[in-house]
Amino acid sequence: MTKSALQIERAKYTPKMPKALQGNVKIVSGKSTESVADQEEIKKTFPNTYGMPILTLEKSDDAVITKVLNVGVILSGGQAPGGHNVISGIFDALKKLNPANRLYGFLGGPSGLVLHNYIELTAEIIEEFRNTGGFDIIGSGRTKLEESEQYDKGLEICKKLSISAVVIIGGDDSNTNACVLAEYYLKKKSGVQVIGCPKTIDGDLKNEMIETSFGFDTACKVYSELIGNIMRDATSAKKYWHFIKLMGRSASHIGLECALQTQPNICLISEEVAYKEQTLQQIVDDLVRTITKRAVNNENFGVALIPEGLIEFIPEMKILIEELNELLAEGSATAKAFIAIATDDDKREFVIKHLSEASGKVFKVLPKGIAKQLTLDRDPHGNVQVSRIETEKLLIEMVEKQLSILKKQGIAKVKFSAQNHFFGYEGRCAVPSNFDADYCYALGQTAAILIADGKSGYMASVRNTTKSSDEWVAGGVPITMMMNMERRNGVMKPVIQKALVRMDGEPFKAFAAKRDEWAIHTSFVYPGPIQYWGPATVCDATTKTLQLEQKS
Ligand code: FBP
Repeated sequence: MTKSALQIERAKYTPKMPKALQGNVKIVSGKSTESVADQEEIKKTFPNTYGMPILTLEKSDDAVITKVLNVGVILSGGQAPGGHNVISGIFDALKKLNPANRLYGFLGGPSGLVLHNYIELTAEIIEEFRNTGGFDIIGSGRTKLEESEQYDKGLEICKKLSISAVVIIGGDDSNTNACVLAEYYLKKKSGVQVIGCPKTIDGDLKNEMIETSFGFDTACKVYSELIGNIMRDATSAKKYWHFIKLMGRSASHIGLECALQTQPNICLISEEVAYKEQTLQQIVDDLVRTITKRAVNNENFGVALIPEGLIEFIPEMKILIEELNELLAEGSATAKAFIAIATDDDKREFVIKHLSEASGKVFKVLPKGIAKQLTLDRDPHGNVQVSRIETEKLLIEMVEKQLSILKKQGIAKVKFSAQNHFFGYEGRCAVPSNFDADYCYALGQTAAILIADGKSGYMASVRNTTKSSDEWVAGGVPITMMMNMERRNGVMKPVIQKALVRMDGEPFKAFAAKRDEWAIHTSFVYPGPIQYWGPATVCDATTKTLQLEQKS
């Protein structure tokens, strides 16, 4: 494979490590833990992994000698920059513990474990992938590990390969499943441990003990670079409004971080829309107000950031989507009838007839294209796939309509020409920033040390991440500690609590204090591309979200 010059040089980068991981390591146990809520139910479901202590890795004078360990690793869900460094971190730590240790990679995500698709990750393979983006070393997938048959199939292959531990690198759902798997294997006295690692560009797997999920840093820096470039284009040409949708599934952390980095004229925050119970029309009215005010200053251009999950946070849309999910649930009589209808117009009529009166009204006023997108394929959980809904186009269309009404009524005559963009996949496999390269490598090393110490049901954690990397604190957090009970597909289940943007959080407050000024007075900031070499203030800076959240 031909390599770029950057790839060749970047492969030589040695991730910076917390002091505790630089030599011999010991594990220090803290106090026992409780789940964040619903303690009784969670304790009942996880009798073997509930209440375990928080673990901290510290420097030790003695080298740890371990028996030979075979470990399996799985990449689960959407790609996030740094995944390859988690794997190289695990590999290096295992080989340091005992050169006879082996690392296996299950291919294509969790299904690799169930279907017994794997490769042994050798030094040669690992060398190819150090400090690179992507998950292509073993591939990823979204198969859910939820059934005991799947766990048993996993056990079969672990026994065959003498694997005594599996590391699952994933988001909140994958780590919830990792904990269920750990509990199941402990109950069975199978001798197979399970350790999780916090991954997702969405930034919504974080809590008191997990400061950030890996990939968020790099992805936000890539999107901010692109947004900055668009801002410069906008100020140069002064003729377009750019509506930019940003990935992030539910939470608006990515949008908020990019807003803090680039200072756009508008950034919608889904959680605020839900908090204020705004309607779609109210959101459009707010947009129109800003666009009109800027037009008064002859600034017929601007940049608006729109979080991917917005639509599901607008209360009336949420109800509509829930009704549609029910109506079009795979295998249901209504879904079969819907599929059998030949034309789009007849499908539309069918849907309207089956919705409640209120949702029918909302559905009818949506532009036809968007209404159709809401009825397309569901994800494996039966939910609408938000990344496929063109919210940015919906808002542009509705703004245009509203402006033409204002014009007809003689209230305002505003020049509005818009461009739409969607940034998501552009950032998920970027070359990891120094932060993600270092953080991921440390997470991988930590996971291996937890394994060598016989731990299971823990998530690898690295804290104190706004300080220089040698002050980072590595350790393990019991996954049950992050759980609460939530309704999923109509049933209450123990799951890791998803972190949404908090209205009382420092990042939101910092944004809210400035946004009115940014709306009217063009205050764009152009972050430029990620830098891998140069001053630490540029190359090693963490996200603004992390800096604001960790400031004491
Ligand atoms: P994870 O939560 O698995 O990390 O994935 C996040 C994400 O990138 C979301 O931002 C986005 O909505 C989704 O994946 C897109 O999924 P897909 O890769 O299946 O298109």
